[in-house]
Amino acid sequence: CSKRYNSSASESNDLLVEGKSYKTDSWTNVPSTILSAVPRRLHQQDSHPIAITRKLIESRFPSYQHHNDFFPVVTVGQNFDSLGFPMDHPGRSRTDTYYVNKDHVLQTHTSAHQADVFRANTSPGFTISADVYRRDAIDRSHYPIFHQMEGAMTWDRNAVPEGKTLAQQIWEDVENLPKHNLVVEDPNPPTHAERNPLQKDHSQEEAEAMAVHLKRSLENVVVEIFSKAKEAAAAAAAAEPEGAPLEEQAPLQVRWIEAYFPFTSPSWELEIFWQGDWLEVLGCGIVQQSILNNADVPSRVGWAFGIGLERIAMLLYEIPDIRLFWSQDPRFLSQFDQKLIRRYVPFSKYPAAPRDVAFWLPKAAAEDSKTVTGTAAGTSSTPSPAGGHPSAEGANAEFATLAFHENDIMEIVRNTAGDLVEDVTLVDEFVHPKTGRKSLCYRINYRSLERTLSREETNDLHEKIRAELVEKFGVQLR
Ligand code: FA5
Ligand code: MG
Repeated sequence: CSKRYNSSASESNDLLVEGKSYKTDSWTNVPSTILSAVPRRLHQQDSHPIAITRKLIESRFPSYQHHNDFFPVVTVGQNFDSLGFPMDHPGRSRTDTYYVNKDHVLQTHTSAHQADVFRANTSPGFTISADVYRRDAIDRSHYPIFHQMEGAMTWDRNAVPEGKTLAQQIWEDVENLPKHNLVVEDPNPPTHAERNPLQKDHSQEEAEAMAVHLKRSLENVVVEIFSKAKEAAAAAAAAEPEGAPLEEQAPLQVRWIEAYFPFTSPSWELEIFWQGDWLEVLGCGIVQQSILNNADVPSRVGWAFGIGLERIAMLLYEIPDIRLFWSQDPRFLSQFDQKLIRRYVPFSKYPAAPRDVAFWLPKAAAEDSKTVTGTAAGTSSTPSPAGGHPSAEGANAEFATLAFHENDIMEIVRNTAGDLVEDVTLVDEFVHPKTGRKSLCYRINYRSLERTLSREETNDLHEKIRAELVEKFGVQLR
């Protein structure tokens, strides 16, 4: 294994993750910066905004069993195979996923534990909250470690009372859910033969009843979060010495769109309009029956969702940058209290220092023009059409095997400059008309959340990143 893993591997080539030892191999790609953050478990830190957000969502599922302490290293079987990911799915590639070794990964989503919890079958409804890991883009709403909450609800076909159908039972349960008066855009039909098919094991009515139960349950979460966000804004205004006037809140805009996941059908994503753009907050759908069958509960049917806790916490507290969750600065941490949800008040914003790096790609990668256009497109916040794999937002299938992947520059930036970079964007690309070589220019926006960076420090970091790009990917700097 290459020297970049030395700091996290012991002499015997083992990788230690919280006392558990894993043999490294040619698949190992977990850098020490990521490993050292594994013990943080923000969702379990009592007054941390991620933990407060988790508890707030859990409170909307009072009868469910809540799991919060699953270990983040899982098998490839748990993370991908058990969920029906095809072998060539881009989510499996080393450009997207942190491999501990060829058989183990840092979980890329909480769905990795779905099958195990279905198998244990201790409660019809459950949630699983955990830290998850992805090699992904760098910007204000993406971070290589974040937190998800999985939720699922199932019904047992064999336990429906005499004289009632399963669909009737589910509709009855829908009636018992709290009602809300939020208007949610949902323009698509509940199922669609090509885009969002009904499974053969479900009747149309069963699927529709489950879909309504699922969507209503999640809409109730959004309603709760926004009513708390309103209170939080009021509490923050009241705390200001002058009794600052309460800003007018923009009306909440929420919509359902169709989605694809290998482990649900039909599937949807929920988006919320935030800071001028649609922000995806969760994915969900009707659980593929094969997963329940393989978990030895073939008579059960149901739904599942996976929600990004950072994204919800950012809406709740108006936290402007996802890196803040990792801050140990008391000016950040002291603002959160389980008992009173109060909007985050930014301490002063420090100046940004943008630096560009332009380079020619090595010949092999440059020959395939898709490498560049595709990866660049993958960084936009619109969901990619590949959809439904753990990095659906940040990568594209065709690039998994090529020499330079956009996630590679992200990884170099992360490992060199850590949380001192706000975002990385592709600002220019072109192909030399004569040589056919491809040139890329990325803008790296340096900005600390806690202090002003000196010019020398910024230049130093930037020089290191340039040197790493040459060393690791053989690019030619321009
Ligand atoms: C999943 O991870 C699916 N496992 C969700 C699911 C579960 C679907 C159960 C169906 C049934 P996705 O990759 O879209 O899907 O991620 C889910 C959510 O995690 C996103 O909607 C977003 O809120 C959050 N998320 C994804 N990537 C990041 C990131 N890099 N940083 C912060 N949050 C992220
Ligand atoms: Mg998604």
